[in-house]
Amino acid sequence: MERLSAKGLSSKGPGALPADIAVPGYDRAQVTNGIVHLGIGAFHRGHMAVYVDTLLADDPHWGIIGASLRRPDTKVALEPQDGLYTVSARDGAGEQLRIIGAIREIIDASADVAPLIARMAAPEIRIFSLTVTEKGYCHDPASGALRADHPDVVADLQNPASPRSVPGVITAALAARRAGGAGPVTVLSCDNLQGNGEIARAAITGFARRVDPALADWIAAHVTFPSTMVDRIVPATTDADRAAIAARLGVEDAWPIVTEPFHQWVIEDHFAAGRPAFDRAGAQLVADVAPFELMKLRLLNGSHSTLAYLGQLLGHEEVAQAIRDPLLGAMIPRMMADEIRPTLDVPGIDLGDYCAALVARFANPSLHHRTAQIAMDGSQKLPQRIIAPLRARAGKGLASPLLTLSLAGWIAYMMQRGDTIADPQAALLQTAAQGQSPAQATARVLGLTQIFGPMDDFLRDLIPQTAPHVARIIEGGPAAAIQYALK
Ligand code: CS2
Repeated sequence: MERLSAKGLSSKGPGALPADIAVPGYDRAQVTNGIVHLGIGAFHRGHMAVYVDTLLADDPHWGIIGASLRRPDTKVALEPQDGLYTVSARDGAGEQLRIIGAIREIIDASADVAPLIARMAAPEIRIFSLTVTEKGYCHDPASGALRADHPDVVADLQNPASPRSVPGVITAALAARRAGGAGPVTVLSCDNLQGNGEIARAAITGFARRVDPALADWIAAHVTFPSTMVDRIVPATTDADRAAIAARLGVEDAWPIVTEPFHQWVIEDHFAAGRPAFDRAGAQLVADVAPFELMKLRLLNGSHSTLAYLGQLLGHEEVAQAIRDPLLGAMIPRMMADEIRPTLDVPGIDLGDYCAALVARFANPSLHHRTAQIAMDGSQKLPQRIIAPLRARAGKGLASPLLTLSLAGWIAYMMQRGDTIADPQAALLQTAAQGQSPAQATARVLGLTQIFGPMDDFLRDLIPQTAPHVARIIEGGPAAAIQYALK
């Protein structure tokens, strides 16, 4: 079978695409680079790159150079197809295929970071966008500051000219921009972190200050770090997806993206060197993203993590299966309505409708979103997804029987599956949870200051509220524990 390529977009001959496949509505030859994106994984390709693809017809100066810091696989897959790939947006009602042309070049920085830094230092680049996952910021989840003891940060501080960490790479690029007079730039974090712009700023200026205080001052004057709320469910692509999409395209796409029709992007309008009209592609530009971030992290991501850990314990491999479980299907809407919604106040959004839409999105039968995928990196996710709303409620004297059950699901999962977890803090979590009684495991996990910050009254009170759920899950099984909490 022919490979997807630029030639197939226009030709009528071999490799031409069927008429029902949407293709870029602009001349790719006219597009120039404006954005360097770090972390060119499935989420970026199913989210921001689609927005950019939509707006390139009106404004061709925002083509994307995508970079991987750790792996060559995206470049290997997409370069032979001219950076083109398919986005399949599907739900129970059907599937829409669209070819995205916004990514003009892919850099594999895993072997050599110098070419990436050189591209980031070009004056035409005005935005560095990031999807590097929560752990990519090398920050302390409790304080938000750069972890100066992070192994990659330690290595990069010794050798700032050939960095590996995200703060190290961006600092080196900003140093090169300053030296070359390339001008201001915006660092646009698109990761699921509360205050993601502030976390990016703290990590990068924290790193820069240790390397060169004058550079840190230059950054403060020339670089902005808007926060964003990003949302689109983009599961990992499977071989079955590749085969089904190739059958529809009539050409092979080595790495298509499978996602839902829904997408949302709320961006703080604070750009140092201009921006494309993201709003014309459907994004919302606002003065304060915080209420939207809290809504999404707590309602969507908090429910996702709950479905992941309790779903795994109940034997549900996929989210759609977990939300159809009668117990989880009762618990999630109730946890959202009774416990999370009262911690939120979002201008212009009906949270009842938002929650109902979330349940329908989780139940999307066409997305095979693995609970094991969402269960990864819990130490980086739970603080903002589950602990933050618990803390907000405790501050008002409110009890949280379902949020504490969700937290207990994570602890029980680590007690039972600790040796298989994928988490940058896996070693700490295993030592805290494995081989302990439910009460000890709960106290030891919540006592990990690297994850939760210093022990305080809130955390001290949380231990006895959570431990009985953990005990019920371990002793009577997850179904009985959920049933008990729902009574
Ligand atoms: C998920 C998110 O893997 C996870 O932790 O909760 O990737 C989620 O699918 C996205 O944030 C949806 O926007």
